[in-house]
Amino acid sequence: MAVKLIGAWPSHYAMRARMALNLKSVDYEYQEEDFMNKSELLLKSNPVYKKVPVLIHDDKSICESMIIVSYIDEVWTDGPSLLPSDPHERAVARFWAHYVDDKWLPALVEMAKAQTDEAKAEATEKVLEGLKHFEEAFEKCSKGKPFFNGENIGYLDVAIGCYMGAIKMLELMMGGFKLLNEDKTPLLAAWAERFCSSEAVKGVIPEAERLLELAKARSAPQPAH
Ligand code: GSH
Repeated sequence: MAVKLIGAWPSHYAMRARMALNLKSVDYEYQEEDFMNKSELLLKSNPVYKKVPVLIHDDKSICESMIIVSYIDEVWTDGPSLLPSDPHERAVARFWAHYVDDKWLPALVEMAKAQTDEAKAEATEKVLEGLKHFEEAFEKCSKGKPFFNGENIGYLDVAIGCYMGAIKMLELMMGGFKLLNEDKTPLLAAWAERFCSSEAVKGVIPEAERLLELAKARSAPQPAH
C-alpha cells in the first residue's frame, strides 16, 4: 500500500498527520511543500483548498488534518486506536478538537501578532482560558491515565499537542512567561511533557527557536519587487 504525505515542517496541521502515521507505525513517503511554488501534486490532490497536509493512499487523496487522523485510525486498525470506542467519548474528543481550531488557534495567532500590550494581554487571556478548558477536559477524558485518549496518544492528544511547539515559541517571545503553568494547569503541563517526549512525537514538533526565527522572518518587511 503506497502512502505519501504532503506537508510542511512548520505546519501544525501536517504534524498531526505525521504523528498519527507514527503512532500506527505506517511507513510513508514525505514530500515537503514550498508554499511559494506549490507542487502539481498538491494542486491536483487538494484542488479546493490547495493546503497541506494531504495524505495520498493508493492514489486516493485525503485532505484536512483531523479527517486524515480519523482516516488513519480507520485504515490501520492494527495499531492502538486513536479515537475512543465509546460514541459519547468520541463525540467529546471531536468537540474539543473542533474548539482547538475554531477558537483556540485564532487566540494563539492573535497573541503572536499582537502589536500593543493591550492586544497581547487580551489574546493571552483567551489562550489561558483555552488551556483551562483543556485541563478540565483532560481530567474527564484521561480518567487518570497518561493521555486524553487513555493509555495511548490519540485523536485529541494530537489535535492539541501539535501546538506545543507554538506554545514554547510564545513563551520564548514573552521572555519566559509560562503559558503552560504547573500551578494553574498541572495535569496539562505534565501531559505536555509526556506527549512531547513520546517516540511518535519526538522529531515532529520543531524547536521553539526555529519556529521563532520563521515567525520573525515572516513578520519582517518584505523587499519591494
Ligand atoms: N483546516 C486545514 C487542516 O486542518 O488541514 C488547514 C490546513 C492549512 O491551513 N494548511 C496551511 C497551508 O497549507 C499550512 S499550516 N497553507 C498554505 C496556503 O495557505 O497557501
